[in-house]
Amino acid sequence: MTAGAKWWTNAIFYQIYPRSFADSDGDGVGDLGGVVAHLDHLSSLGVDAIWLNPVTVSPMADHGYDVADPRDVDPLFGGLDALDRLVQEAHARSIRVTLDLVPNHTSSQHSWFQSALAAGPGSAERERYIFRDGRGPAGEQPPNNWVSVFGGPAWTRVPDGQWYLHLFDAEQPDLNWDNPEVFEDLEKTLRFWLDRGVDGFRIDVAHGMSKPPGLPDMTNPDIEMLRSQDDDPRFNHEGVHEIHRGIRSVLDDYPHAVSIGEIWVFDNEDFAKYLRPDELHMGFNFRLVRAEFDAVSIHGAIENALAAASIEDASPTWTLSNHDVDREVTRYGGGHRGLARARAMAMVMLALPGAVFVYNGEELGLPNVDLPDEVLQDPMWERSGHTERGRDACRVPMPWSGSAPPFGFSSNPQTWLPIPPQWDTLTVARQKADPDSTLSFFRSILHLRRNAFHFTENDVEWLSLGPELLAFFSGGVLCVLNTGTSERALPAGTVIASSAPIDGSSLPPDSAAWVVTA
Ligand code: ISL
Repeated sequence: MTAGAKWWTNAIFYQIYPRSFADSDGDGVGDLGGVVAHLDHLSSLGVDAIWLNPVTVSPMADHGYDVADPRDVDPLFGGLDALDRLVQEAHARSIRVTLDLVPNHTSSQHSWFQSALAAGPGSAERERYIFRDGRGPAGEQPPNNWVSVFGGPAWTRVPDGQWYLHLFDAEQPDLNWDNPEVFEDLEKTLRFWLDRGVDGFRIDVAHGMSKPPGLPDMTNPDIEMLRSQDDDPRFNHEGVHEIHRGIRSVLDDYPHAVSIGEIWVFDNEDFAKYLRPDELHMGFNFRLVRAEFDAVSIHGAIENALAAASIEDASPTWTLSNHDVDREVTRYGGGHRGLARARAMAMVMLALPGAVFVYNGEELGLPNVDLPDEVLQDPMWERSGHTERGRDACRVPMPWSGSAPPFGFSSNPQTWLPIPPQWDTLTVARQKADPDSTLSFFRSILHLRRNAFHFTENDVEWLSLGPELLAFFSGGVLCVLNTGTSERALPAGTVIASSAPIDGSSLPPDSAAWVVTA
């Protein structure tokens, strides 16, 4: 780390989807006790920090992203004591803990929303959300044509005839950020967690919150679910930046704390606005998630992500998967080939300067799971009229040990999503014992990222080694990726890691190597 650099500058974050990590109380759903029980797994990977998906009180309509009380932990996850214990135990292992903050919306069970429903049109209570009269002679049409990110209209009508806005599920009403009470409450939440020793926040839908005056119609309401466009009136409205300045002014009282925004904005200048010195510390850049397994596409994603962060001299961020997108093994084609490519891409990601985010199970090479209709839980499945299966396939619980489900995840055979019996070869215990496993591979490349790379700037030096080869120097190491179909020669040097067995002088298709050339 350079002098004065913050701890997160080149940090390895490990994302834990708490429902799916480990269950300590036998209800079939992961919890914080389960995270504490497996902290050694994280230590052995050498991660710097955890990002925990929401654990606050929630009816779980969107598995925690529908928050009913932002300043308490849901009993399902073990309550506040369990979080305090996790923070303490993680800190004892030098692992930081960051939480998910959900400022765009609350649960419909939040006391504010319940009071808003009771108080009626025109009340101060309704002013905390976005209630409007409908269009049409009797107000029977929604106030505008906005669609929910999970499918269907973004408006739901209440019995007195008004409509409320929800960019996600109907159980997730959007807050009215023009009302100062909303920020006052968020400030309480930020200080509540930071005072308890939490190390920062991943900010959900950080490009949402602010809505344009008059709520103009979308030009393209037929947009694919989970997508937005840069000119989409639902997101990335200029007013959002004042909110981030407010959040930052609180975080600046806690210099150890980091903020990382979930920013689905692709224009580099627009993206960088969120990273101005008085806004977020970092922003998730999703270009690598969207890139094809193709040298040109990956090169473009990296160049743009570096360029966007450099506009404000912020740390770049890298991620290949999370709880909202298909697992990379599946995205890259599935099977042996998908896994080979996922391992190769992990080496590309870990060779880059900036913060990296590894999603639980990525280190095991887990693929998406084909789940039967009857177990699907993502609200997208219902809201899309059973046309979109949603995100459950990438949220299947972690296999820890043993030869049959639930693989040590829980003492309960009924896990919240079923774990496929085929995962007997993918358990942590099995992979730990195998030096050629994906887990052993991840441990070794994570260790090398910390010890062999010396990142001094947020940039890489590109090399042109021929078509279908991606090659760059970063932190003193050369990373080469072969996205072609034939074996290719490697530059001279010492290979310190490779994603597939290699002879030292050539690189097979679908693989990557790190080479020290000096
Ligand atoms: O592109 C999008 C809108 O710009 C979407 O991908 C959207 O930003 C994304 O789905 C937001 O995800 C986050 O908030 C959701 C929650 O369901 C996801 O799990 C979370 O990551 C609502 O809180």
